[in-house]
Amino acid sequence: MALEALIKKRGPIKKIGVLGMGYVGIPAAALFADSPVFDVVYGFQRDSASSGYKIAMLNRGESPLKGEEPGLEDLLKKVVAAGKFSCTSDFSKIAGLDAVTLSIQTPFLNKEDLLPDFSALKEGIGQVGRYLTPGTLVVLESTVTPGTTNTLAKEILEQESGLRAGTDFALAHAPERVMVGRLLRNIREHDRIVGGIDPLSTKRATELYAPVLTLGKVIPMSATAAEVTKTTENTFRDLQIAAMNELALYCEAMGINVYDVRTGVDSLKGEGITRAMLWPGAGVGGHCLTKDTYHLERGVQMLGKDLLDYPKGEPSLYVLARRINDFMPSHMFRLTADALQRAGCLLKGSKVAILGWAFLANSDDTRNTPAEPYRDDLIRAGASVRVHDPYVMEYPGVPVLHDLDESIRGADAIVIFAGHHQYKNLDPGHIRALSGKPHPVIIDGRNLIDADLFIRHGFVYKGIGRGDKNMHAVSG
Ligand code: SAJ
Repeated sequence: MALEALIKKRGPIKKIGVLGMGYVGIPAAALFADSPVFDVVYGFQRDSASSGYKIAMLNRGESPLKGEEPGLEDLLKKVVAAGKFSCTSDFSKIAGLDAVTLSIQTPFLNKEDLLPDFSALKEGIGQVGRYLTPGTLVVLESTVTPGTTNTLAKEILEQESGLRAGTDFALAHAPERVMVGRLLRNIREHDRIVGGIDPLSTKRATELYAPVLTLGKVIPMSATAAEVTKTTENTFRDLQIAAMNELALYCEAMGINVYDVRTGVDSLKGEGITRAMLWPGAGVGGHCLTKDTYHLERGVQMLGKDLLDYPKGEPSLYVLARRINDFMPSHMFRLTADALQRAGCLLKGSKVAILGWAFLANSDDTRNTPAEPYRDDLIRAGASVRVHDPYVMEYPGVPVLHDLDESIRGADAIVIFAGHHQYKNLDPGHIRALSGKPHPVIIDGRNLIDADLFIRHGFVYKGIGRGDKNMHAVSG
């Protein structure tokens, strides 16, 4: 029986499974369960030592996600109480479900060789394949190398199930577009890219996502186009940030303020002119921008290597952008060393306080935080380092302080790495007293503080992109 008939026989999507109870899977499952269109949603989670605890928490209606996620806890309580959502490690429950989505991390093992670590994804797809029944829709929500849905995913599902994609089951890619701190809102309000391996799969996947969208709409395309769309939107964001970081480095060298330039360039409006100038800073972290460029690069190697016409011997613009953004923590190290020298203090033996360990402002998310390579460089140079972050409760191998005064007491240098709002109104007089140094150093990696105010209080100031201030006269 062809897929169309199988889907017709099954009827509308009513029973859904979501594999991967993390930042993407949990809000997605809760929203599916909250929709009156669907009857029941299972969250599938391996009962492993590291993440098995999530199962019991979710079944109590509690969110295992740290940090503020507006509305998520209430929604979970509601859908669990209504019996519409439950979490399980029993993957056999996949059998008979109308749709199954996979939101599993897809990091890179080796970025130089463009080698992704698809081990967790393969395991998840294998689980789905083992219990797959005819007429089911399978959707990859994880960000993947272009071509993955039509090759790796399709092959594993067919191998494990003995069924044929596009004939016995539907298969699509509908990439997540969420940011921590606004997971539910992003799923409801962002347009949803939906790419099937064939039009019928796209149509069935549209039926799955349309009910949870409030402001967003479904944008249908092919599975590979959807994979390229997702990897591109993050690659281009990373590129825009890299362009700003390069400009910031130039402005420092030219003795001018990058933020004046940004305001100036951004003022050119109208006639369809868009500038979309993002912000320079201490670095780019997270699970997405730090790897999606490599998925796109690997995609063109896998799908278009022989057809690609590109300037001979020239590096990829996108990979260069990655390298510029990865360079920023080293630049923060350079600014710190130079400033300490201006304060008459050696880096070796100095005390440095890092403010903000999370990769993103006002979040607890520490994935690929740019503060880590910076801290490692300081320790290698013989400095002692304290880390403060109001949101990050703990981090393997790095003691995280939650008392700001304690983290600054006796410090030679205070270094702002994340743009948490708590650091916006730092009091220079109070900080100078805590530091106890004649000329404490303050490094602003997120343009949060008033440079002149700190300079007037005798600080040695340096800021990303602040060529207008970085060689200021030290007062007092
Ligand atoms: N950053 C800058 N300058 C900026 C913006 C960000 O230095 O102007 C830094 C941030 O400090 C952070 C990193 O870049 O360290 C990433 O920040 P982000 O705001 O991009 O946060 P992500 O990585 O959580 O979210 C991105 C978003 N992608 C796009 O906007 C294209 C989000 O929509 C995606 O859902 C998410 O990746 C993802 O999961 O792919």
